[in-house]
Amino acid sequence: MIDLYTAETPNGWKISITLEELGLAYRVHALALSKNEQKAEWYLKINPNGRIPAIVDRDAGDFPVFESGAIMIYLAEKAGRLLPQDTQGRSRVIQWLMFQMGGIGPMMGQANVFFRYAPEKIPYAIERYQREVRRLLEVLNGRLDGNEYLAGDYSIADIANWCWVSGYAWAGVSIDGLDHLRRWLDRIAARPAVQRGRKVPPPTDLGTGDAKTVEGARKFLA
Ligand SMILES: N[C@@H](CCC(=O)N[C@@H](CS)C(=O)NCC(=O)O)C(=O)O
Repeated sequence: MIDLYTAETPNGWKISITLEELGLAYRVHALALSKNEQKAEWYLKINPNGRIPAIVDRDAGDFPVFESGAIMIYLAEKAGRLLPQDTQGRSRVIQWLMFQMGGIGPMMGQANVFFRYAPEKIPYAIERYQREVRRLLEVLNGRLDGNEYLAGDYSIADIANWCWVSGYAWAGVSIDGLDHLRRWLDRIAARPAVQRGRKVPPPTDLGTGDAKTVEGARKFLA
């Protein structure tokens, strides 16, 4: 059994979708980010960074894992799926996973902050992050030209990138002209495990990309 500490955000969905795809048993603990539950002392013992997601593997001596990319690798290795075992196949998946962790995630996160959440609108910051997101989406589109998935077979690299990229409109970025990317978004959205994992946890704290989301995000960003 895996304990999953999460919230209704892209980094959280990365793990619930991975768990659903792998068919691993898990228990959901939804943290209210708007109440800063992720900064509670008990939780910092699991994730010293005070953010979601994190897991505790109860079948492995209560082993805690934080950082969504590290959690995905841990789960894929535990189940023996969604991450190839040969050195080059594994490296390809990890490259596109790191592209999400170091590029798509932080840049879309900042685009959301300046475009949606910042009480003060700073055009330079909004344009800087939206332009960089669009550039990264063009990189993905190029990779998907002639490739169904980012790194060979469907993998944790696709899940990680999909969870963020599917929120392009919330970041105020267009995917016009990125037809390979659009098809890949639709292909992954059609997977039953993705649909199940995307609903975890129910959007009770931060809402569904609406005024409640803005209000909740402003509380933990303050
Ligand atoms: N690099 C971390 C980022 C985690 C992260 O930023 N989580 C956000 C939600 S998507 C969070 O917990 N925010 C609450 C806060 O900043 O206090 C990961 O990939 O796990």
